[in-house]
Amino acid sequence: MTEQGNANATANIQTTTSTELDEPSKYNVILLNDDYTPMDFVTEVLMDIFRKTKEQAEAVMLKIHEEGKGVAGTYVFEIAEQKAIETTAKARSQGHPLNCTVEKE
Ligand code: TYC
Repeated sequence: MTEQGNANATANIQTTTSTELDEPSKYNVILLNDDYTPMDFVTEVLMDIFRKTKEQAEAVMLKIHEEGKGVAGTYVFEIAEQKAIETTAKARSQGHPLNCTVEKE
């Protein structure tokens, strides 16, 4: 409908939401490097929480160690948040300062 043909321009509202047909956005859980968390602990986190094989976990851990940060896994928001919480809880329970963040892919 043209603006001219629309008798009441204020009634020209959106009546459908295309977003509800889209796939949910994905979020990366990012592990941050630090000087104190043991390499073996980070590898264990990547295996136990992020379901990596030992080889994958070691490769990701070394990348984080060398580059400062890296992607542990990618999930819908609620799962990413839960894994970040689990990671921090596991680290703190063993006295490690390991930190992670969740960011949109
Ligand atoms: N830099 C740590 C060390 O040398 C190892 C480490 C890797 C820590 C990855 C955190 O996210 C991390 N012990």
